[in-house]
Amino acid sequence: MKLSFRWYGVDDPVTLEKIRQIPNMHSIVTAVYDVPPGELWSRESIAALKKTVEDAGLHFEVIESVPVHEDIKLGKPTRERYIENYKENIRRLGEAGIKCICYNFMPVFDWTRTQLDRQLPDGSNALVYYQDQISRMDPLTGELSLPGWDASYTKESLKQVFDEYGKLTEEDLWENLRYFLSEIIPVAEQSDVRMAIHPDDPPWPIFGLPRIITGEKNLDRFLKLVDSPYNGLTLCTGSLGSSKENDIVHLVDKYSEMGRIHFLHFRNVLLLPDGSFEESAHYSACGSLDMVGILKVLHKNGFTGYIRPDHGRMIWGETGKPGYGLFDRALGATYINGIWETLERLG
Ligand code: CS2
Ligand code: MN
Repeated sequence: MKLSFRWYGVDDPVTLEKIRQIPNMHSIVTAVYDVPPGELWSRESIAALKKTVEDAGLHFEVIESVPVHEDIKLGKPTRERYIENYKENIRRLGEAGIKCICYNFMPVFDWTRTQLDRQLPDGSNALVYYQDQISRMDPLTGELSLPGWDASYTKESLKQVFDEYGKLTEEDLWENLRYFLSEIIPVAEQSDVRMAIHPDDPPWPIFGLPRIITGEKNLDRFLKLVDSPYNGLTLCTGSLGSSKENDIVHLVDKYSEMGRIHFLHFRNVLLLPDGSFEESAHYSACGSLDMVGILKVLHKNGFTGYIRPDHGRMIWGETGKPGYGLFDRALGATYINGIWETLERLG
């Protein structure tokens, strides 16, 4: 496994110098953030990012994310231009040495939580998803804006995109995904860039919008849409693991044995009886997932891909981007190291 860490660029208070001091750190996971979804990333921006990361003594091999334009998910005629741009971005990133691109196919909203700073019993803060809160939210009328939401939507444009999704069935979304993959995966193969879809977070429909990258049956279907090793997964343990239907150790075992996990997001969640969940510390007993079991099957299957601690809590008074502070993610990284070293020693 190659240990990695997400970094939001030169304005991120968690600097590359700090990240480098985490033992065994290999790669930075980042993106060009100042280009709207669907547009081209300039070679200059990519080269500058690569230089900054490499000058700090870290590898530049993973992008999270190259966003997929909404017109591609909706299957609109205008998708052709955005797909061509997507292919060109894959080529440019491949030329710059990128090995893996993470992306998602969630309509409108990326990850969704109902509160970003819920205080846990130990005094730390975490991101949570409470069913009773979500059922009271309506993105079309409320004043709400959550971090996974694209801030560029006005209420009117949001209503329009909701109307467009209203006409789309889940099967249509599958077909639009298949079409997208059939176009981009050959380019990924030529560029030697592994594509790694991120599961829907949480893995069920929200606000009446369909979500399809949710569990085993659908992951099987996804991998067969284009049956190439370059069409793979970002297996996010906390996203899939927030549904009690998903047996995460089994999923990690199955898909890493198939060689289809290119990137693993290591996050623990505490599941509550009503389907709500809280993001917890990485240590297994703090949440509902068997974190050692996850690494054990990855190790058994000879995993050589990238792994990063996913969201962390805010601890020790740290403030910053919810989920993306330094301290708890660094603890997560050393937890990964400790388990992995033990597995290596035990053979
Ligand atoms: C990330 C996602 O913070 C997170 O939960 O895992 O925002 C992820 O970057 C995207 O869904 C991948 O496209
Ligand atoms: Mn994730």
